[in-house]
Amino acid sequence: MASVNYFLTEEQQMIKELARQIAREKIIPQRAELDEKEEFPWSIMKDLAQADLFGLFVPEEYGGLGGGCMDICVALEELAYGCIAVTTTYAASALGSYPIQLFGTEEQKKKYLPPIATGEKFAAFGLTEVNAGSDAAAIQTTAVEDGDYWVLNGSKQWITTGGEAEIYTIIALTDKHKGPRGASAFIVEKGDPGFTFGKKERKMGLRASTTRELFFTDCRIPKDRLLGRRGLGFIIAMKTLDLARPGIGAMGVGLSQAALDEAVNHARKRIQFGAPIISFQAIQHMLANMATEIEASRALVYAVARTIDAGEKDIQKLSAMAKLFPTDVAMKVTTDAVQILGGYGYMKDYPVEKMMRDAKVLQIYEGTNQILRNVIGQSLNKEYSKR
Ligand code: COS
Repeated sequence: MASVNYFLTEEQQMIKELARQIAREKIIPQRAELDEKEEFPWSIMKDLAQADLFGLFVPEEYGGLGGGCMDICVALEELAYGCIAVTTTYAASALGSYPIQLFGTEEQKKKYLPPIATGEKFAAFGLTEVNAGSDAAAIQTTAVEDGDYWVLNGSKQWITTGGEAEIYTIIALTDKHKGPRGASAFIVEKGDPGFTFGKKERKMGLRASTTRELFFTDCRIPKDRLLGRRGLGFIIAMKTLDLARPGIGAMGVGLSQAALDEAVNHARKRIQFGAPIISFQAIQHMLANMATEIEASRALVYAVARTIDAGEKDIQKLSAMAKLFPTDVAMKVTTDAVQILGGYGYMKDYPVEKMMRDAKVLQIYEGTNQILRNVIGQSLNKEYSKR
């Protein structure tokens, strides 16, 4: 039976095979236990590092492989087929490194990117605070100049890989009264004086990925840790998220595909009323919708990723779409997979209940799907006002 031909390059085909192999051989056998124990996937991160997959999102001149958005999406989709908690840990390092890649000086890039490319150090991104989630410009963490140093005070909430990561890109206010234009971005290292971590959060899903609060108490960092210019922090954060969001969409595609595979395999085996339940139209229609929506998600993610790779810079709306649609589909598909498996689906012995718990976060992090609709709506308003 034919599947859609997305004309992946030879390299992309290799990335796909490699990530798929790691997902099947390393991630799937461990995912239930990692989830149950809320354990950080150290050994799988080592496998990903050995396979050079951390290099994919770092340019060649800084020790990476210089992969494009499409390459990264292909890898994320395949890894997410195994487990999105593990994949989020990998993707968070890309997210944390993007501000350095996009706005770092040559010295900053040379110092921080090579160990991220080898997977020796993880990066993390710190924007969200207790009172600044969707309203990202409402951050209260401050950074004040003091001689040759910046002094940070405040806290960041729900930071992925907080504690395990070594390199943090942090958005803090340098001019309190200037709104979004008063924020700046900084590199903070684990071990910097006055930089500490909160307890590991307990979560509904994504339990193998660690989430912690970050605390800055008179945290003193050298002047040269400022990224870009003073006042550019909000823009750096938004551009970072624009670049990362298609990857979250790709993770939605991988997770949805895994749930569909479980649902079809079960429906073909499960006998009720003397026949496999896949022979019933009610089940067939659910599966048909799932398969169609997954293919539409994949096509959207790939199209946007290729547009970014072709050099398009005005990507805010497209990247929001590439995260929004596949992650809403992932929530629906994983919920339907649990429904098709019925009582089995609700049991921890089967993987779909974890998939459904995990899926929820995709609609929340890196911009809630409500905020993404705002972004798309506002972009449409701007576009049409120019016609
Ligand atoms: N690229 C470049 N510039 C951008 C931008 C983008 N994607 N988004 C906004 N900006 C600019 C705007 O053009 C504006 O610049 P000017 O001051 O020159 O006009 C400035 O940034 C402020 O933008 P805006 O007025 O739209 O800011 P808001 O406070 O209304 O917030 C949203 C905008 C809602 C889009 C933003 O707060 C957001 O994305 N929230 C979600 C945050 C998020 O993803 N959190 C997850 C954290 S990581 S898990």
